[in-house]
Amino acid sequence: MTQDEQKRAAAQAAIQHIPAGSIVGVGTGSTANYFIDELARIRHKIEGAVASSEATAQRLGGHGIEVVDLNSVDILPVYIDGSDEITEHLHMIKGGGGALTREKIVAAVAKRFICIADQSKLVKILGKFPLPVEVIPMARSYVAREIIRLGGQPMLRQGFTTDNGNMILDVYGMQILNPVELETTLNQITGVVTNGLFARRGADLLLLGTDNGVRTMV
Ligand code: ABF
Repeated sequence: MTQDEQKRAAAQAAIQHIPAGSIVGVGTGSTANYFIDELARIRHKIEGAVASSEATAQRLGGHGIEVVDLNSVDILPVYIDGSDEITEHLHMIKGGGGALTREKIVAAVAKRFICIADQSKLVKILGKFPLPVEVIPMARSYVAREIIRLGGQPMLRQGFTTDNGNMILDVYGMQILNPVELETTLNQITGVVTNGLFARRGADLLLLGTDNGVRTMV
């Protein structure tokens, strides 16, 4: 299977985890886009969706799926999203698409986080993929200096502004042996909105598209 076929297969497998009549949290990126296309087929069975980005909201709307404000939702049974890297402990790096903060908010509210990914995303140690950190613009240089003190090499994502009006520092050169600790440490730097480590709240289930079909990992 090609990488795109693996993404689509994982997205298709996620459909059976959507409770009837529910509001569904929906992530961002190419794998999430496959999921949105699959969700459109069962749109009459769900009440609506919460989007983790403007791009996802647009795609959902284009398929006739009602986009619901997270603040008006009491229960979000499930959040479906992709990942840039994921370990067998279901810790992740996310945010390559720049939507990490909204993704983390929707993930926090959801009862279950189901990650959908192709097999290239499964890694032993996080950090080869540069770790995105969303920062308030005026804190950019300060946060970059603090990240260097922690051993990372931050690079400003040029020409990019998040949906929240902030900037992204992509951090290279980190071998992340303790993702829970690093997630906390980075979030404590003043000016950081959030970072792309999803370890304190990782995925509950991984549907991994592989050459041999979709592998389920918990
Ligand atoms: C989102 O989409 C992000 O957190 C992650 O950066 C990206 C994964 O992209 P893709 O599905 O296109 O590989 O989930």
